[in-house]
Amino acid sequence: GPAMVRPVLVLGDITTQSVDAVVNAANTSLRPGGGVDGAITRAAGPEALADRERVIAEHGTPPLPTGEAVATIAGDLDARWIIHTAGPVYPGSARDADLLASCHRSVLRVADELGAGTVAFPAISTGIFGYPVEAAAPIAIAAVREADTAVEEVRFVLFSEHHLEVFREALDAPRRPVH
Ligand code: AR6
Repeated sequence: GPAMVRPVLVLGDITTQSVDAVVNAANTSLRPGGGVDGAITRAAGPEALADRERVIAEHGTPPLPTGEAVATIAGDLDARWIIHTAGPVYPGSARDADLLASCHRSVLRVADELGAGTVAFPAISTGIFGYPVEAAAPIAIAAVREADTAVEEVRFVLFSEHHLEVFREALDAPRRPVH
């Protein structure tokens, strides 16, 4: 299969990244919210929002099931696409970890379909959705490393020094078998 992805970690604002695809931590309604979603929605502007409305209208209920991903145009961002995914609301169930991993796999599958080579992820579910970053970071890192994808660069854009530190520890930790 393709080479394994080694994620890159940066401290910063995901709305200012130059990448093919910016990942949005959305919710299942796909309606714009707060947090990184609010920042991406504002920065991407009206054309991206209109494309999002189109996806909402065309999809079923919910428009974006937890763990899945869907793309829109990126509007005014320095990117071609926004790939929206809905993370689990923590604590939900014993499936939280699987759903969070599924978000990352689904995003990379959509990126492959689009031909996106560089993808910037936020720390999905670790804000409003309450997933402790100490638990989420190893799941996010492992899901990306183990993904079968043609994406060349996965960049985690962390919004605090603490998130960066926790992701750094997950990246540097000895790898453990998943099952
Ligand atoms: N760049 C990078 N990361 C950011 C930015 C930014 N500009 N702004 C916030 N973060 P959250 P969730 C970080 O709450 O937990 C929305 O209402 C933030 O510090 O944005 O998945 C959606 O519509 C945290 O580390 O997403 C959903 O309803 C991480 O991004 C709900 O929130 C994720 O925090 C999703 O909640």
